[in-house]
Amino acid sequence: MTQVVPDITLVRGDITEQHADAIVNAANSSLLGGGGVDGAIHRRGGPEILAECRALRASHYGKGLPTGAAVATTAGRLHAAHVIHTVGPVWSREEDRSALLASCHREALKVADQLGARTVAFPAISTGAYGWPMADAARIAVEAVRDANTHVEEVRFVLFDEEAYRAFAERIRSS
Ligand code: AR6
Repeated sequence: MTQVVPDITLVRGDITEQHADAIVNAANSSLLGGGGVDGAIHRRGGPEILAECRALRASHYGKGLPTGAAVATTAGRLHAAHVIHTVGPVWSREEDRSALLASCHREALKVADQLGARTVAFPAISTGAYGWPMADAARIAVEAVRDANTHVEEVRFVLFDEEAYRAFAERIRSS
Protein backbone atom coordinates (compact mmCIF):
# COMPACT_ATOMS: atom_id res chain seq x y z
CA MET A 1 0.00 0.00 0.00
CA THR A 2 1.31 3.42 -0.85
CA GLN A 3 1.43 6.00 1.84
CA VAL A 4 -0.70 9.08 1.36
CA VAL A 5 -0.64 12.39 3.12
CA PRO A 6 -4.14 12.90 4.49
CA ASP A 7 -6.31 15.70 3.13
CA ILE A 8 -7.34 17.92 6.00
CA THR A 9 -10.93 19.12 5.79
CA LEU A 10 -12.90 21.31 8.19
CA VAL A 11 -16.57 21.12 9.05
CA ARG A 12 -18.51 23.14 11.52
CA GLY A 13 -20.99 21.00 13.43
CA ASP A 14 -21.70 18.08 15.70
CA ILE A 15 -19.25 15.20 15.36
CA THR A 16 -21.97 12.64 16.14
CA GLU A 17 -23.69 13.54 12.86
CA GLN A 18 -20.67 12.78 10.73
CA HIS A 19 -20.36 9.90 8.29
CA ALA A 20 -16.80 8.57 8.44
CA ASP A 21 -14.96 5.28 8.81
CA ALA A 22 -13.93 6.32 12.30
CA ILE A 23 -14.93 9.05 14.73
CA VAL A 24 -12.46 10.12 17.39
CA ASN A 25 -13.74 10.62 20.93
CA ALA A 26 -12.19 13.16 23.32
CA ALA A 27 -12.52 10.74 26.21
CA ASN A 28 -11.10 10.59 29.71
CA SER A 29 -8.95 7.78 30.99
CA SER A 30 -11.83 5.97 32.69
CA LEU A 31 -13.34 5.31 29.22
CA LEU A 32 -16.69 5.30 30.97
CA GLY A 33 -18.14 8.50 29.53
CA GLY A 34 -18.39 12.14 30.47
CA GLY A 35 -19.62 15.43 29.02
CA GLY A 36 -18.87 17.26 25.77
CA VAL A 37 -17.97 15.11 22.78
CA ASP A 38 -17.72 12.01 24.98
CA GLY A 39 -21.25 12.43 26.34
CA ALA A 40 -22.66 13.11 22.87
CA ILE A 41 -20.94 10.05 21.35
CA HIS A 42 -22.26 7.69 24.02
CA ARG A 43 -25.73 9.23 23.87
CA ARG A 44 -26.08 9.02 20.10
CA GLY A 45 -24.02 5.87 19.63
CA GLY A 46 -25.93 3.82 22.19
CA PRO A 47 -24.94 1.33 24.89
CA GLU A 48 -22.74 -0.95 22.74
CA ILE A 49 -19.95 1.60 22.92
CA LEU A 50 -19.99 1.71 26.71
CA ALA A 51 -20.17 -2.09 26.87
CA GLU A 52 -16.96 -2.35 24.82
CA CYS A 53 -15.33 0.36 26.92
CA ARG A 54 -16.14 -1.60 30.08
CA ALA A 55 -14.66 -4.72 28.50
CA LEU A 56 -11.47 -2.79 27.72
CA ARG A 57 -11.28 -1.66 31.35
CA ALA A 58 -11.71 -5.25 32.46
CA SER A 59 -8.92 -6.47 30.16
CA HIS A 60 -6.10 -4.34 28.70
CA TYR A 61 -6.81 -1.07 30.46
CA GLY A 62 -7.45 -1.95 34.09
CA LYS A 63 -5.87 1.34 35.16
CA GLY A 64 -7.57 3.31 32.41
CA LEU A 65 -6.39 4.58 29.03
CA PRO A 66 -3.25 6.72 29.48
CA THR A 67 -3.22 10.33 28.30
CA GLY A 68 -2.03 10.50 24.67
CA ALA A 69 -3.02 6.88 23.90
CA ALA A 70 -5.89 5.66 21.68
CA VAL A 71 -8.10 2.59 21.46
CA ALA A 72 -11.06 1.60 19.25
CA THR A 73 -14.54 0.28 19.91
CA THR A 74 -17.63 -0.16 17.80
CA ALA A 75 -19.42 3.05 16.83
CA GLY A 76 -22.82 1.62 17.75
CA ARG A 77 -25.53 3.62 16.01
CA LEU A 78 -23.25 6.39 14.77
CA HIS A 79 -22.65 6.68 11.02
CA ALA A 80 -19.21 5.15 11.34
CA ALA A 81 -17.65 1.74 11.76
CA HIS A 82 -15.49 2.65 14.73
CA VAL A 83 -15.03 5.10 17.56
CA ILE A 84 -11.40 5.74 18.43
CA HIS A 85 -11.15 6.92 22.02
CA THR A 86 -8.22 9.08 23.00
CA VAL A 87 -7.42 11.01 26.15
CA GLY A 88 -6.19 14.55 25.70
CA PRO A 89 -4.04 16.30 28.29
CA VAL A 90 -5.53 18.87 30.63
CA TRP A 91 -4.11 22.31 29.71
CA SER A 92 -1.41 23.53 32.07
CA ARG A 93 0.23 26.93 32.25
CA GLU A 94 3.21 25.52 34.17
CA GLU A 95 3.96 22.44 32.11
CA ASP A 96 4.21 21.98 28.34
CA ARG A 97 1.96 19.03 27.53
CA SER A 98 1.84 19.59 23.76
CA ALA A 99 3.64 16.32 23.04
CA LEU A 100 0.72 14.48 24.64
CA LEU A 101 -1.82 16.36 22.55
CA ALA A 102 0.17 15.57 19.38
CA SER A 103 0.34 11.96 20.53
CA CYS A 104 -3.48 11.74 20.69
CA HIS A 105 -3.63 12.55 16.97
CA ARG A 106 -0.74 10.30 16.01
CA GLU A 107 -2.00 7.34 18.05
CA ALA A 108 -5.59 7.75 16.81
CA LEU A 109 -4.30 7.64 13.22
CA LYS A 110 -2.21 4.57 14.04
CA VAL A 111 -5.33 2.80 15.32
CA ALA A 112 -7.23 3.99 12.22
CA ASP A 113 -4.54 2.39 10.05
CA GLN A 114 -4.85 -0.89 11.94
CA LEU A 115 -8.60 -0.79 11.27
CA GLY A 116 -8.17 0.11 7.60
CA ALA A 117 -10.08 3.38 8.10
CA ARG A 118 -9.64 5.93 5.34
CA THR A 119 -11.78 8.80 6.64
CA VAL A 120 -11.44 9.91 10.24
CA ALA A 121 -13.35 12.69 12.01
CA PHE A 122 -11.61 14.43 14.92
CA PRO A 123 -13.00 16.93 17.43
CA ALA A 124 -10.79 19.71 18.81
CA ILE A 125 -9.33 17.47 21.52
CA SER A 126 -8.65 19.08 24.95
CA THR A 127 -10.24 22.44 24.02
CA GLY A 128 -13.41 22.01 26.08
CA ALA A 129 -13.43 20.70 29.65
CA TYR A 130 -9.63 20.29 29.48
CA GLY A 131 -9.14 24.00 28.80
CA TRP A 132 -6.56 24.08 26.00
CA PRO A 133 -6.47 27.44 24.17
CA MET A 134 -8.07 26.91 20.75
CA ALA A 135 -5.43 28.46 18.48
CA ASP A 136 -2.64 26.49 20.12
CA ALA A 137 -4.63 23.25 20.00
CA ALA A 138 -5.31 23.86 16.29
CA ARG A 139 -1.57 24.34 15.64
CA ILE A 140 -0.64 21.13 17.44
CA ALA A 141 -3.45 19.09 15.86
CA VAL A 142 -2.74 20.21 12.29
CA GLU A 143 1.02 19.70 12.65
CA ALA A 144 0.56 16.25 14.16
CA VAL A 145 -1.70 15.16 11.31
CA ARG A 146 0.65 16.56 8.67
CA ASP A 147 3.59 14.74 10.24
CA ALA A 148 1.77 11.46 10.74
CA ASN A 149 2.85 8.41 8.86
CA THR A 150 -0.60 7.13 7.87
CA HIS A 151 -2.74 5.57 5.16
CA VAL A 152 -5.74 7.64 6.22
CA GLU A 153 -6.88 9.73 3.25
CA GLU A 154 -9.10 12.31 4.92
CA VAL A 155 -8.77 13.81 8.36
CA ARG A 156 -11.86 15.88 9.03
CA PHE A 157 -11.79 18.27 11.95
CA VAL A 158 -15.34 18.78 13.18
CA LEU A 159 -15.53 22.08 15.00
CA PHE A 160 -18.43 22.90 17.22
CA ASP A 161 -18.41 26.68 17.03
CA GLU A 162 -17.22 29.55 14.89
CA GLU A 163 -14.19 30.30 17.07
CA ALA A 164 -12.91 26.75 16.71
CA TYR A 165 -13.60 26.69 12.97
CA ARG A 166 -11.71 29.96 12.47
CA ALA A 167 -8.74 28.82 14.54
CA PHE A 168 -8.33 25.66 12.47
CA ALA A 169 -8.91 27.47 9.16
CA GLU A 170 -6.33 30.09 10.10
CA ARG A 171 -3.78 27.44 11.03
CA ILE A 172 -4.25 25.56 7.77
CA ARG A 173 -3.96 28.77 5.75
CA SER A 174 -0.82 29.93 7.49
CA SER A 175 1.17 26.70 7.37
N1 AR6 B 1 -19.27 17.77 18.25
C1 AR6 B 1 -18.11 18.42 17.98
N2 AR6 B 1 -17.44 19.13 18.91
C2 AR6 B 1 -17.96 19.19 20.15
C3 AR6 B 1 -19.16 18.53 20.51
C4 AR6 B 1 -19.84 17.79 19.50
N3 AR6 B 1 -20.97 17.14 19.73
N4 AR6 B 1 -19.42 18.79 21.83
C5 AR6 B 1 -18.41 19.57 22.28
N5 AR6 B 1 -17.55 19.83 21.26
P1 AR6 B 1 -14.66 18.31 25.28
P2 AR6 B 1 -11.89 17.79 26.17
C6 AR6 B 1 -16.30 20.61 21.27
O1 AR6 B 1 -14.97 18.96 26.59
O2 AR6 B 1 -11.61 19.24 26.34
C7 AR6 B 1 -15.45 15.02 28.73
O3 AR6 B 1 -16.25 15.12 29.88
C8 AR6 B 1 -16.07 21.54 22.43
O4 AR6 B 1 -16.67 22.81 22.16
O5 AR6 B 1 -15.63 17.37 24.70
O6 AR6 B 1 -10.87 16.91 25.51
C9 AR6 B 1 -14.56 13.77 28.72
O7 AR6 B 1 -15.18 12.69 29.37
C10 AR6 B 1 -14.55 21.65 22.47
O8 AR6 B 1 -14.06 22.61 21.53
O9 AR6 B 1 -13.26 17.49 25.36
C11 AR6 B 1 -13.35 14.22 29.46
O10 AR6 B 1 -13.51 14.12 30.85
C12 AR6 B 1 -14.09 20.28 21.99
O11 AR6 B 1 -15.23 19.67 21.37
C13 AR6 B 1 -13.22 15.68 29.08
O12 AR6 B 1 -14.53 16.12 28.75
C14 AR6 B 1 -13.59 19.34 23.07
O13 AR6 B 1 -14.35 19.50 24.26
C15 AR6 B 1 -12.36 15.86 27.85
O14 AR6 B 1 -12.19 17.23 27.62
